[in-house]
Amino acid sequence: MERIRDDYLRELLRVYFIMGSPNCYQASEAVLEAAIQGGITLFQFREKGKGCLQGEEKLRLAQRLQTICKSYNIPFIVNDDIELALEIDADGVHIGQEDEPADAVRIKIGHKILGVSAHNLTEAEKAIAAGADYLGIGPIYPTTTKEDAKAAQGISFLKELRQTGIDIPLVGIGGITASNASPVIRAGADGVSVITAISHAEDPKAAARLLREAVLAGI
Ligand code: TZP
Ligand code: MG
Repeated sequence: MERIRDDYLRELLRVYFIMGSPNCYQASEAVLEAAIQGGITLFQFREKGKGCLQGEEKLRLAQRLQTICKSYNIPFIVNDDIELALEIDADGVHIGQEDEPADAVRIKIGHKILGVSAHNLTEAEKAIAAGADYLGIGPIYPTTTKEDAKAAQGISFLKELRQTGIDIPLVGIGGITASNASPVIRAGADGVSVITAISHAEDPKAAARLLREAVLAGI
């Protein structure tokens, strides 16, 4: 059973698009739909940063984006906001180290997908023990998208996790594009998560397609 869930998650993580309205030059709905048509495999709603929507407006955008995901069978993950995830019955949540502890979140969300960001072995092992389904590892490359991002760590931590025998699904994040995705996969990630490589692309559908090709070539 665990194995089936892990294999399913590995497939979902291949091209994991993360986005909120502050990341888009065009309407978020249009960017998401184009990204899906280009071949993303999972979506995370991350409504954060300058000018982000709050309250009712955030809820309504989440629902509109969730409806699009549902119509294409793409699971919908919510960043940080557990209450929102429960309210709209999202498919999962992603939390960082500054958010509510993973074990408490696991209890709140039941069997929904739980992703946790980890930056070192201690955080990774703790997240796994708390019931994380997958780990987000990064920033792999420099990024300006996350204001409080830590220094880029390259692919060394991904390699370390795999060398230690940790086999939980892993996704790399931070500054990833179609051109630099393959070392991330070769280091042991099951997929890549990106914000701007798709959301800032002139053609988000083509950008998603290129990312997908780069990832699948490395699997
Ligand atoms: N966590 C670590 S780096 C990052 C997040 C949310 C931002 C990734 O954005 P981009 O534009 O793909 O570098
Ligand atoms: Mg967070």
